[in-house]
Amino acid sequence: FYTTTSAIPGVRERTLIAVKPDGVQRRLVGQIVQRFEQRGFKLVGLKMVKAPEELLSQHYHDLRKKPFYPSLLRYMHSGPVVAMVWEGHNVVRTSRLMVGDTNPAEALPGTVRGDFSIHISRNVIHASDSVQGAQREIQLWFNCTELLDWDCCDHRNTYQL
Ligand code: IDP
Ligand code: MG
Repeated sequence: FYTTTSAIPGVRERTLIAVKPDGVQRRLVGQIVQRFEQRGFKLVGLKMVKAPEELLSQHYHDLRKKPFYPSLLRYMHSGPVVAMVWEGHNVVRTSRLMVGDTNPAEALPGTVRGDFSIHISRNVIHASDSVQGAQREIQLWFNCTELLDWDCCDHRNTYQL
């Protein structure tokens, strides 16, 4: 049996979640943080940034050939973003489910996008789509001193310790 949270396989998985400028403008930060907290994930980093264009172009490198890429970068640079790193078992996959489909028209009610957005160009939130992608994105958005290792006393109620 496990005695510490860090001994549970996969429990140290991390993902990058970001409330995009439309989500910040619409004052949705609190509700979004609440969803990840109440699910049981552990917040290990959080900051508000006006993301530099260089960071955004690296973040969305895979989409650079898409027709919507220039407007995507303008949108992401239009105001502050709240970037967070959440940790927990299966957090990458579970948070994609919590965030919902990229296109809000396909996002189920109960998901962030399904509850708070209508159009693909203003879909409120970012979530990494793979464990590898998450590691890459976390390194882009945070330096290691901004990520905290801490013991969540409540984790006996989240995992079998
Ligand atoms: P994801 O955010 O669900 O991972 P991606 O395909 O990685 O979706 O696209 C990144 C972001 O680019 C989307 O969240 C959305 O803001 C924007 N985007 C994707 N497809 C379109 C589109 O067809 N029109 C406008 N914006 C788009
Ligand atoms: Mg993506």
